[in-house]
Amino acid sequence: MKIGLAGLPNSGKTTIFNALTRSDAAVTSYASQKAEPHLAVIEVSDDRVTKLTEMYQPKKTTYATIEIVDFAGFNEGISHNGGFQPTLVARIKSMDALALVIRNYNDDFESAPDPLKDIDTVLTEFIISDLILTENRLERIEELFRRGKRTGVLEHERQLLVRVQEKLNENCLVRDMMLTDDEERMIAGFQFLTQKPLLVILNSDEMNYARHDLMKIITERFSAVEFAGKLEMELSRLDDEERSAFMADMGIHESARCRLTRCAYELLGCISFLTIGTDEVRAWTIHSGDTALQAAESIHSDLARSFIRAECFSYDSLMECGSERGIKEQGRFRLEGKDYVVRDGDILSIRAGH
Ligand SMILES: Nc1nc2c(ncn2[C@@H]2O[C@H](COP(=O)(O)OP(=O)(O)O)[C@@H](O)[C@H]2O)c(=O)[nH]1
Ligand SMILES: [Mg+2]
Repeated sequence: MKIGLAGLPNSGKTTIFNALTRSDAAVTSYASQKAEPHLAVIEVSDDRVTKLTEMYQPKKTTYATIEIVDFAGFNEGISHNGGFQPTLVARIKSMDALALVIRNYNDDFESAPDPLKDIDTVLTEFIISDLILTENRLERIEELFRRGKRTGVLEHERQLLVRVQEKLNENCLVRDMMLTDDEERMIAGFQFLTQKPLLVILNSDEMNYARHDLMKIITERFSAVEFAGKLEMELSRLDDEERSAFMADMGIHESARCRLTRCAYELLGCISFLTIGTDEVRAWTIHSGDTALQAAESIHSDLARSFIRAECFSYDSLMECGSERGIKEQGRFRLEGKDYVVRDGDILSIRAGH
């Protein structure tokens, strides 16, 4: 899963990137001229993996991971004819979700924070970028029609794009258009920015943190989390004990990393299944509704190709029964076929033939 941090310059993207990844990318009060994005992989905290590691003492423990990308500031990426520079758009498009970082702190170089206005500003940029794409394609289709290449498929695409254009002009996002699966497929190639799953990170300073009315307004429209970015960047450098004490003081119950990963999992409909053994205890990310075959595929395509069955029990059963033997004795060990819909916290062992 890849999440891109997007937002206006000086909204605290790099600060939050550092808080999440415990890295030291340079934070600056000025819009950075550097166009190269920062990249880091963060582990998805999962108490179950920690507990299973204690139980199985494997040679290796592997948590699920999320890639976090910190782009250059958006205004820097805007080209002269409006819209974003192609390189920035290409980078944004390869993300599974975008996290909009919104400034909610006082900064010497900027006016007072206005988070709702900033959300609108960034979304307007997205809408303009999608409108340009839509208009270019519509012009191209008209051109083909003029040259006598009018096909049913093209006519369909044109009608759909005209609807997309109307909605964008009304300030609606493509993701809110309630498209059918067929329609989604038809426009998938455009990778519209306003179609991307989106979450908001409200980046507050100590003074503004936990002003719940603001988060309430934001969460009516978006999946959102609030961070005290600068503080959490500093906290991320402390050891666990010190960090817990500071967090308790601020009324922060979980690290920024935990809150973001949970929000992203919910937004994208992701769940984890687990594999255990003396070699490795590991968490894997799949989508809610995925089958045992798709779970096997996520481990290795060979495993899916020669899939026979999945041996399965839930993490909770293991905790209740105390051991795999206990699970078998209590009849909670299951054999599932390839169409079995995997649940969050299932412990799977895929049996495959050759
Ligand atoms: N008070 C406060 N300042 C912050 C916070 N997050 C970022 N800043 C400051 O805002 C400036 C811009 O931050 P940076 O992370 O470089 O923003 P970017 O341009 O979006 O990457 C820096 O001076 C940061 O120290 C925060 O949560 N609280
Ligand atoms: Mg930055």
